[in-house]
Amino acid sequence: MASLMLFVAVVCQVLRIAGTAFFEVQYPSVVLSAEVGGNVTIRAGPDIGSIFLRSSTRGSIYIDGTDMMIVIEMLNSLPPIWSDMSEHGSLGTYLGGTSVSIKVTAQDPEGNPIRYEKVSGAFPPGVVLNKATGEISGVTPDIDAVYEFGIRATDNHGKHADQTFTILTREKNQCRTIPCKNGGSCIDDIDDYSCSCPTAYGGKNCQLDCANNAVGVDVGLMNIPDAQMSAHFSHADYAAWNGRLKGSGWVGEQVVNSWLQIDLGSVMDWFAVTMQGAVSSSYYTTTYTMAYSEDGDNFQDVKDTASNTLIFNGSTLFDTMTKTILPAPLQARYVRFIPRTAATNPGMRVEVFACPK
Ligand SMILES: *[C@@H]1O[C@H](CO)[C@@H](O)[C@H](O)[C@H]1NC(C)=O
Ligand SMILES: *[C@@H]1O[C@H](CO)[C@@H](O)[C@H](O)[C@H]1NC(C)=O
Ligand SMILES: [Ca+2]
Ligand SMILES: [Ca+2]
Repeated sequence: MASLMLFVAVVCQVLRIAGTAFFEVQYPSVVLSAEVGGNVTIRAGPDIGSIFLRSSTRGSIYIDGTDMMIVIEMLNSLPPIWSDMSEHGSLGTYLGGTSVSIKVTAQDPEGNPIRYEKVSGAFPPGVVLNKATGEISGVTPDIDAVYEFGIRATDNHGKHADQTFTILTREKNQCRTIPCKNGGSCIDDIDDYSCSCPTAYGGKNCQLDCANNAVGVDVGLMNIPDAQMSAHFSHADYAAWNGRLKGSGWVGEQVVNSWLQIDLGSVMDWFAVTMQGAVSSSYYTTTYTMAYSEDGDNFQDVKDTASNTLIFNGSTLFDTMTKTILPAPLQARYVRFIPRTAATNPGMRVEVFACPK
């Protein structure tokens, strides 16, 4: 303060037009002069010396409206520094399907906040970077791969530092847990597996014993809805959808040309059927044949091993259940029970045994 007052005093004293100067301040070792052309020169001197422009602690020094203190801060700002990473920036090796959360960090020497962004390469699919925290997270893909990517850490002054990282992923062998039952062989896949089942077994894990796997026509199961049961000729009060095992029964009009059809909903590996007579001592089917189809239009008869149409045994009394296992499994979506011989009218209650494909 004292020196400023002295300075002002000196200005007042020596303000004059001298030489080319419009005004000139001379104080030991300091010259401040306004030249005729309008330029202002501040010169330390005569031989050595320094000029200081000082803002107060929270002040500013403006030139043409720009705060020089901020410009100087930006010039002096150092770029962020990456924290020590393991060799080659490897962030680790992960099995497919692993939930990862890895933080990459850089510090700004001035302690300012940092933003992170990917500037090259690729993250593993399903993995993303949080630009504010530097957290890399997601679920790793189930493949053998190396992912290399560059991340840039940038401070509030635009000073940045890049670092390259790698993430290795390893395919998970979904067969390792031996998911296939009953002698099925496992085939590993991306994020999945499949089982190749011995003939008698089916289902995702070969866990189904197909000849005993009811599709659910049975009233106790009801997996097959009424709409998937149809018939050709039905006796009054014995509609197709009554033809469920342990239900009341479907009854055809006459033996000739009557049939009951079950739509399994999709093409399945069909293994066996069970038949019971209708709930009436006089309505049961003693022998029948079967036809099957994948599309509901083109039906084929079920044949025996000698390629003759197979004669199935129905009920010997209305309530007896007779199960028949096909000579070989067939692929079918629609199966038709076609009465051949019957007591009075052909009646039946049925179940179908099959495995989904
Ligand atoms: C003022 O400064 C400019 C830039 O250095 C220079 O070209 C000009 O000649 C100077 N004017 C005078 C009157 O000295
Ligand atoms: C029907 O029963 C007869 C006599 O028991 C038997 O020989 C025949 O193999 C049976 N048919 C089927 C398809 O099971
Ligand atoms: Ca900085
Ligand atoms: Ca796999």
